[in-house]
Amino acid sequence: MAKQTNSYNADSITVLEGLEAVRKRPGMYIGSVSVSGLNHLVYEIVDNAVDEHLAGYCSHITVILENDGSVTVEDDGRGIPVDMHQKGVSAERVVFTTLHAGGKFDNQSYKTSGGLHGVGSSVVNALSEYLEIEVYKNGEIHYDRYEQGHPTVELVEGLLPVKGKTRKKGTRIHFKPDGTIFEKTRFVAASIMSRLHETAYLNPGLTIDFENRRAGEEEKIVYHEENGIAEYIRVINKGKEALHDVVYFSGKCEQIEVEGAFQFVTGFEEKVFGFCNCIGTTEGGTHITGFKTKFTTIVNNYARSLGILKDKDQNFTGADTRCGMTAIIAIKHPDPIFEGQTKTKLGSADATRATASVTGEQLELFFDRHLDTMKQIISCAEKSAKLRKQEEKNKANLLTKSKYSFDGNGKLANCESRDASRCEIFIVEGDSAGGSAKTARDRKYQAILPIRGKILNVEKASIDKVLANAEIKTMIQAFGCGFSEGYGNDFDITKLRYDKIVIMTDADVDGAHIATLLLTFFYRFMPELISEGHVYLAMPPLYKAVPSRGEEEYLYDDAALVKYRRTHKNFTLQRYKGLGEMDADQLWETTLNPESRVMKRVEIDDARMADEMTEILMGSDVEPRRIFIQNHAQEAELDI
Ligand code: TSJ
Repeated sequence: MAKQTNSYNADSITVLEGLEAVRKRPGMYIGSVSVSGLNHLVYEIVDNAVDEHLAGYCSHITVILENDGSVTVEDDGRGIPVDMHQKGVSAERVVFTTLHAGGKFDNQSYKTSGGLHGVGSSVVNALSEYLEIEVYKNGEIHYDRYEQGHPTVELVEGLLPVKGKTRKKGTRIHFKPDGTIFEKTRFVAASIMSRLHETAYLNPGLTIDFENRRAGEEEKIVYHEENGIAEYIRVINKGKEALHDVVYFSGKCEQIEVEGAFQFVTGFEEKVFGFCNCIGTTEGGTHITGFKTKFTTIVNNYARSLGILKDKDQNFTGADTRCGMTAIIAIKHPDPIFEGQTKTKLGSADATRATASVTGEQLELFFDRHLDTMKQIISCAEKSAKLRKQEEKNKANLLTKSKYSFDGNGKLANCESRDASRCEIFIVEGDSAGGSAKTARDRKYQAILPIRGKILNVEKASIDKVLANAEIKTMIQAFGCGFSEGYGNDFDITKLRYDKIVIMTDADVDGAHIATLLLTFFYRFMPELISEGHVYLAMPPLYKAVPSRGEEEYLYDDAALVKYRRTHKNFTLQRYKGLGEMDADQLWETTLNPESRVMKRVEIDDARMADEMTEILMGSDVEPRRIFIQNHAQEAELDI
């Protein structure tokens, strides 16, 4: 066993200053110290093993959520180099104590590091209560351990101690996030699983064993997707009416490997997902542009040569040609550049050329042999073009008509202040709750908009129907920032009149449905409202407990009730079936008063999640919807 010591040499002290910076401002390195940042630690570690797979040396990765809140990740790759590196220290030490060490001495073909996710293993180390490493290499187990980034194992002539013998090859990391840094230290298993599953789709040769050992959640799942992104498309389109089987293509151009898969379904939605070196490029980028541009050209060319578009006809727009399309474009780039606010936009110019060239070559070969598929795509484009022209007219009419009729139904109780940074609007389910809310509110800063029944399901309705809906019209006008949809973007978030848009619905299935319909509407037509954190869910209490002695207490979920029962014996319990059962004072205290209310911010860290959300929310099954809302509520900070 290695001798443990807390002393370290002068070299590592300068290095540790770097890690101290990470501990001081963790948000700078992992985005946030809430659960999304926490989960990021796992992704960061796993990505290293995926890199080893991309380099061609690893086929299995194991991820274990341990019961004590730690995580174990293991691969069967070559093992992190442990030989002497710079300044007489094992290379492994350099990896875990140097910021951005990744890529310095590796000669891998593709790096996931360098983008959003490439913050480096040293950042994970710095933010861990402890982190242990075992490297299985040359028949030996090399061992190292850190606490809050500080090594606690004494090197033997600069090298790691050998803990024993093994026939295995690979790297095993075991770490526990530092509870003094993270607000919450409970990983969100569902997000980790979804991410691992995605990694499996993107790497068909890889097997990922996931195990949850946390009490009450025990489960084991193997992610292995032989059919890669083609299968991913099938899964995304499950339950939809597909117009043809998934089309898959791949090729290589200028050292860039390009893979694509797509399928058209009935309906008008376009979903194009991009990846570069397994990183989801939610903000799009050059690979997506290359694909889209080429695809539009191909469809227009076929439409002309088939005589469907005549000389006098205008070309289909890009959006027309992708009407109903679900696609994934995944490229492997030796040295990608990531740009954009969240560093998820591919900027490498050569990716446009490579993707366009592979798409053009492969799809022309394919469509020459599958003209039927092309004809179906063209008929989707025709429908889209027709609708587009119709909607352009409708929209022009609607907007001019409604411009001066702010709050047509007179239901909005606006606030007095025009200081958007302080104003809030509560969208309240039901007229009676709306009435109480109007009485209870702070008139200066809080506006109340009661809505009745179910608003339109925007996923299923076409734009002119959506815009004709009274509730939706009132919302668009109240928010003041217009809206965006497929064919044009008139949305301007700087014009938003309220800093917080709070959805306030009953804590029942209908309430959840209305909340999800609203979220879908925002997602479709005002996505920035969500991405910029303006949307909240009010959390009305489920119960009020009045003890025989002591103060009454609001309980916000069943878990709180269970807890309350443990500590209180004699009390009466009032169950709120809806907001309408609360009087103005109670409403003020529980959901309106910024000092005492409980509400949750809807935070969606990428568009993919948002899209899944729409799927989940619009499905007929209530359970996944409830789980979704709860999961997302947990991502949100409690704003008490
Ligand atoms: F398994 C894991 F996810 F926990 C994990 C695996 C975590 C970390 C931080 C690293 C790894 C990892 C690293 N797996 N495999 C490697 N491989 C290398 O670092 C490696 C090995 C050999 C060579 C070489 O050129 O011989 C180069 C590299 C980069």
